[in-house]
Amino acid sequence: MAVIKSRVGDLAIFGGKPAFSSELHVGRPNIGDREALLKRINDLLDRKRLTNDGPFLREFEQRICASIGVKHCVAVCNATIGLEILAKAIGLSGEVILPSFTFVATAHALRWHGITPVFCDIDPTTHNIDPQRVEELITSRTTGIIGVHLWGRPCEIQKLEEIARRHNLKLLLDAAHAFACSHKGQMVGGFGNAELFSFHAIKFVNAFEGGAVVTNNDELAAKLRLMRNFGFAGLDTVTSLGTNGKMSEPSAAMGLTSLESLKGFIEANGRNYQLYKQQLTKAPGISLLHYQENEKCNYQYVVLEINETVAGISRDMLDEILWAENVLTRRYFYPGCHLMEPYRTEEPEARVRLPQTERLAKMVLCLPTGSAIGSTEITAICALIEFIVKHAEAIRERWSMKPVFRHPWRTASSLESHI
Ligand code: T4K
Repeated sequence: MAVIKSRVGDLAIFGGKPAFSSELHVGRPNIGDREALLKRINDLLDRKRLTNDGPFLREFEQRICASIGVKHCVAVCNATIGLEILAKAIGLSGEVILPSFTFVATAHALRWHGITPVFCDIDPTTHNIDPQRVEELITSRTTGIIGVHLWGRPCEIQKLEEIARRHNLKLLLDAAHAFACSHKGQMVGGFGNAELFSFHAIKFVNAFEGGAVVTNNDELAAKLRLMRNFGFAGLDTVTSLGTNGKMSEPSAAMGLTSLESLKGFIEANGRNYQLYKQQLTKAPGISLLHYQENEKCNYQYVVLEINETVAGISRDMLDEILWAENVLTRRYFYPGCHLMEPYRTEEPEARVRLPQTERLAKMVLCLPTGSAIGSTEITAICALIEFIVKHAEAIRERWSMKPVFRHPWRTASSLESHI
């Protein structure tokens, strides 16, 4: 049972007892059917095939193709390496346009190959790359565009496809958040030249670490397969540059087990999202990002926007108060890639063209969800947020007198806005 707060002094940030005795996470992994996983692990140990194009890997790839209706799935050790391989295989070079409001992996994968990420602003309502701004950033060095389906909400694919076609650019879609989501009735995975999924531990379908590039292009898929395995086309024949991007059998075993529970995971996320939606109505200035309920959604992120002027409290204060209560919220994707290194130093003036990114990066807060939490925790989290907003003025008055909040995961710089 959560500890109920009746006075501001009851808040843990001011010395009270935390609302929750154990930590609630944004990314507590979904485990699925443990027995099924352990059986698969035993099988692979008996078979002594631990990696390198094993049977679980092949089955995992086939199941993904079947579930989203795409021709090829090339599973990889993680989505970051997947994007690096994809960038090389499809011939990206020079400059590539992408949003700054994304996980830094999207930019790093390009920069690792010496490609310059050109950060584009977002649409403040969708949080996705703004196609209108994309066109302004195209130069003679531009070779591609990467759209990110942030929070699993597809970006404006048709507009991006049209721009890419007109300027003869490649279009890749970072669908790390969007497995099992649809866009205009079609499953995410078959758009652009290729799309990329992440199956990292905190994704709602996980392979411990893992990812997959999906495409309908036969030639590209063949190239990706070679490059994922050092460029080997035979036992001792190397026909292209390559790396080690292979997904191991234990990861594929977890991925398969996770896929079998997909329906249950989505139901749990959907239920959690609906509960937050119903209960987060009495805190002015706090709004919940909505999903298009006529499309397939995985609901894996519960995203708040905090309007400081209306709520009377900043996103960062709310974040710190909730952490003290053992609600480990996340400020994804603060402060935006353009304010992270090496991009911050390389192009300090980028922020001038990214006003929506900078505004939103200071407002967004992700709440815990997934199969590890349910209605009791959500009701208590919503009551806590409501209490905090209701007492915002008193909290602000006491703020400078509070003890310094410490948590082993929060470094000094993450405790305050350093931008
Ligand atoms: N593109 C986009 C748009 C992405 O969001 C990502 C990754 C990528 C590309 C690249 O995908 P991968 O190369 O990773 O496949 C996490 C993940 O590491 C990352 O995969 C993810 N996006 C990103 C949004 O979040 P962190 O640093 O926030 O994770 P961490 O370790 O702080 O975990 C979050 C919470 O989950 C914590 O409260 C602890 C809890 N947790 C985490 C793990 C790993 C657990 O309870 N158990 C666990 O095993 O990056």
